[in-house]
Amino acid sequence: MRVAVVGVTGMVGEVMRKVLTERNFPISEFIPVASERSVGKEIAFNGHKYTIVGLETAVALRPDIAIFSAGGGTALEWAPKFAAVGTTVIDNSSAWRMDPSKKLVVPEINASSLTTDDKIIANPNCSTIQMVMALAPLHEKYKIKRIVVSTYQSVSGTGVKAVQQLENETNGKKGEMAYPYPINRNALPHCDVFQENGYTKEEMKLVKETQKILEDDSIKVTATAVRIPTAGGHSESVNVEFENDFELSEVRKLLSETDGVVVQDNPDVNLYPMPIYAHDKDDVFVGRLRRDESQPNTLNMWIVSDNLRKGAATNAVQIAEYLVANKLVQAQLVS
Ligand code: 11C
Repeated sequence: MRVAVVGVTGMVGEVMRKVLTERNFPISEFIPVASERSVGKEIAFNGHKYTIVGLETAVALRPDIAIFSAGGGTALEWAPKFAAVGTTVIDNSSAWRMDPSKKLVVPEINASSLTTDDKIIANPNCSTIQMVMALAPLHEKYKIKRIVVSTYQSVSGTGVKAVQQLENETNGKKGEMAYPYPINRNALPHCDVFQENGYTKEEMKLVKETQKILEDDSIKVTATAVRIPTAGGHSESVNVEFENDFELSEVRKLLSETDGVVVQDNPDVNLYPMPIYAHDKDDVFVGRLRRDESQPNTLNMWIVSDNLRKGAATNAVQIAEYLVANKLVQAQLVS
């Protein structure tokens, strides 16, 4: 495959290069793409150096697959231009996620809906991906009625400026602020921008993307998204009410048997998922499984994952792998 990575110099772009290499993705030509200020610079991939090109050049090269991690504006403008020359785009931004004509894909859950006609495929938000990974098998078995989720999100979700802010504050240095307040020794109930309904955009992504991926608009979701001073890895406290009752032992078994999910749950030895141990891992870790004793058919759980991996780069690369394995993308003949 001739593969372009758009936004190759960014934090997700860097993890993308690592994940493509680790997973031995079949690449015959690597096309690194970034904004004008990076064009002409060299970037390393799989032990070789490549020269970064701009978006227009990349479209003219007609890659087979373009994985975008370059923000919503770039994705809105440029994904259709790539699609028009036959490239299949996997976009990591929120630009196309809720477009009814675009698929929102977590491969373990709904990749089977993909066809050769899907030329722009949306990668969900990191906090949604890790939550639905743990909830999809439970929804199938017990049918979800309502989800109450509170997130504890790392600064890497905001980007490099926020990582720098936390580092500066930790080291007592002054510098540019990514957030309106200090993040070190703090918790900001504010991820992404506020909407008219009083929720943040991040909170509403958890509502709408979950319904779309699980293909069930009857699932009620309410979310509070909080930024905490962790460098990487998002955590979530999830309270989920089912239509049908469950046995905790069966929930544990179902989750243990789910691809990409690892159960870490043993209070006797203080075993539960934590972001520093999820770092650089592709799995979603689930623990603190317990019955909500305040009402029937309701489960409490704690879900942790590396937001730049399964929450972004790994999920996107898995989509690309699925396309190749199922011949939904073919190498284009280029002259
Ligand atoms: C965060 N989830 O942690 C965001 C980052 O819609 O793809 C990714 C934003 C998105 O702030």
